[in-house]
Order: sequence, then C-alpha cells, then structure tokens
Amino acid sequence: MDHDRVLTLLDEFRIETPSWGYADTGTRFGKFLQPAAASTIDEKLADAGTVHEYTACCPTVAVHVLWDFSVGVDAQQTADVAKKHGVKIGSINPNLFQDQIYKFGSAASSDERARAHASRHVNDCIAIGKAVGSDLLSFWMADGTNYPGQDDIVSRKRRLAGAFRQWHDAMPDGMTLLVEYKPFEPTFYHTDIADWGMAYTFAKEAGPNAKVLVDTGHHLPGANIEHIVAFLLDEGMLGGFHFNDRKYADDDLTLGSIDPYAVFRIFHEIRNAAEIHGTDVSQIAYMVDQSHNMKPKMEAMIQTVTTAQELFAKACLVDRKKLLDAQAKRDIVAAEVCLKEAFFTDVMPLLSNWRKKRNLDPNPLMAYRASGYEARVANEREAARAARGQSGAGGNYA
Ligand code: LRH
Ligand code: MN
Repeated sequence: MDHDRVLTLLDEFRIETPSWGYADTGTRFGKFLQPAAASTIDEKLADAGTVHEYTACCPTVAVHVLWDFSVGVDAQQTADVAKKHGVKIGSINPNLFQDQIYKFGSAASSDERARAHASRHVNDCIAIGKAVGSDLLSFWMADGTNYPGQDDIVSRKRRLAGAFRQWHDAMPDGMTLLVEYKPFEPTFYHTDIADWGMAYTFAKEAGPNAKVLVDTGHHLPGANIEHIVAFLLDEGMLGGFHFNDRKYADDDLTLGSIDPYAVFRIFHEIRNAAEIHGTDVSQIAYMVDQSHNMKPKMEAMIQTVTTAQELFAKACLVDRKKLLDAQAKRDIVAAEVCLKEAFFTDVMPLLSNWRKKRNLDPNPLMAYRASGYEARVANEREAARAARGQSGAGGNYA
C-alpha cells in the first residue's frame, strides 16, 4: 500500500480516550494518588483535550455517567466544557454495578427493585446522550453469581434480553447500543455476559442498532481475539473496542506494553475485512479502557494512542496481494512473512510526516514532557482539592 493511502487511513483513525483514565483509580488493594490526577469532569476533559492537542487522533472522550455527571448538573453544560477543551463527549457508559441495590445484579437480578433502578438509570443515560449529541450507549454489566446454584442462569438470561430490547427501542435514531462481555470479575462463578457469543446473541435480539464491544482485556488465556474480531466483522456485529493490554486477566495495562503483535493482528484482520472482503469498517468505535495506577496518567494515555496509531499503520502496510498469493499456494512461511515484514517496518517516518502536516511535534510524548503541563496542573489541582476539602482519593472509583 502506498504511503499516501496509509496517511489517508491515519486521517480516519480516531481513538476515544476514557475520562476515568485521567483520574486516580486503583485495584481492590488500594489506590495510589497522583498530584496531577483529574478529579472533576472539567479536569478530565482538559486532560483529554491536551492529549488530542499533542496527537490529533482522539477528539472524543468516553464518559461514565455516575463518575462524570452529578445530579443537577446540566449535561449540555458538560458538552460545552468539552468543546472549550477541543473535544466532544463520546460514548455514554451507564453504571449498573456500583449501587448497593446491584448486589445480585442489575437487569438480570431476581430483585425487581434492582431491575427498575437499572432501567431508570439507563433512561437517564439516553437523555444525557441526546443532550450531549453522543451516538454510542456502551454497556458493561457486572451481573453474575459467585456460587453454583446461587441463581437460575436462564431466568437471568431472559431478564437481560428483555432489558436490552427495551433499552434498544428507547434509544433515538442514530444511537448505537454496544454490549461488552467479560468472563469474570467482579463475579467469580458465572457472568451473565461472559463471552462474544453471548454478547452477540443479546445484541442481535435487542435490535438492528446493537453491536458487540470487544474489550481486549476480557478474554480467558489463549483466546484468539483477532479470530473473534474477524468473525464479528463478517457478521456486521462488531461495534467497537476497549483497548488495553494484559499479562494475566483484566489488567488494564497500556496498549502494546505486553503484546503489541496481538494488537497488530487485530488491526490486520480489520484491514483484511475492508480490502479483501469489502466490509465497511468505517463505523468501528476505537476506544481506550485503561486505569493508570502506576504510570503518569497523561503520559500513559499519549503513549497508548500513539502506539495504536503505529500498530494501525503497520497493519495497513501488509502486502495483501502477496498474502493472498501465498495463501492460495498454501505457502505458510511466505504468508507469515507478509505480516512480519509489515510489523517490523519502522513507521515513525510516516507518522512524523503525518504529524508535521498537522504542525504537531513528531514525538508527542517528548513534546508533552517538555511542556511542563504535568507540574502546572499538579499545583493547580492540589490547591483545588484543598479548597474543596477533598483529601486523598475522591469518593468514586474514578
Ligand atoms: C469493566 C470495564 C468496563 C468499564 C470499566 C471501567 O472491566 O472494562 O468497560 O465500564 O471497565
Ligand atoms: Mn471495558
């Protein structure tokens, strides 16, 4: 593929950053605070705007409704704040897991009060989506059980299917519902949406505007994620990604820090679907879902989105004609070499060229470090937290 074509594809490659990636988050064993961490939605949007300023590839920000929208704050106001920082509110993430009433689940719960609470919250989320002009309603449910026999799996399945149909039909035209799956955590016996097949079935039954969201951290060891991606794409059921990296489970580490070739293979299957099978891949929502417990959050996010650009550009460089020839001849080595050659191609000159065209520093991370942004906001936010009487970590997870 000629480099101009790759530059054009890079123009179209957008990756959404999560508001919670800028806030202090932790694990169940604790939360390590960073002075420059964002606590308010304004600070989170300021950080997201700064990442977009240095990288020009992440114009939207995913929001988590209970972490980013407080009661009585007009959602439109938040959209204006986003605009002030040069970004737009992206996917709306309902929170159906942190309220006490969700002990036995939300929409799958045998407790009718929990199901009603969940539906009220989702309707609020749809209203917020309309107000901020978002076209993505992104569901992850912690629903499940911890012990065999704890609840009837099929009854839960049917409740959930009914809820997704209702929520699908409550969405305005143009909004897409994403169903995210996860094999375990926080429940450790069964999870109601445990894998891609279950998410596919719930989405299919919900209606035409429902698709599957693939969180790269939500697979059991050994799962072939790019196979799932290729399959869902060919079914027209791939709605988007939550990118992160992991060594063991849902570790939420920065993309490409453990297995960059795995991310490359995912992008390769997407380019294959487009160029060999004529699949429309323009509506895939690329999003980051990470919690930065050790790395400085802004640097981790800039590293993540620039790594995504690099691996995407490499995947665009696979010589698919040569690949198809080798596959036709069942020349396995030649076929593999097509991928390896692209993966080991240095795309920094191409990316520097893309950034220069946008008056960006060819090395966003170093440019950000040199900006002094981190130290400046650390002082401002320490003072703001003190003024708010907020010591240590805020109430929410993020
Ligand atoms: C669940 C998950 C989900 C988000 C949360 C922050 O593990 O991946 O996408 O709601 O992380
Ligand atoms: Mn996720």
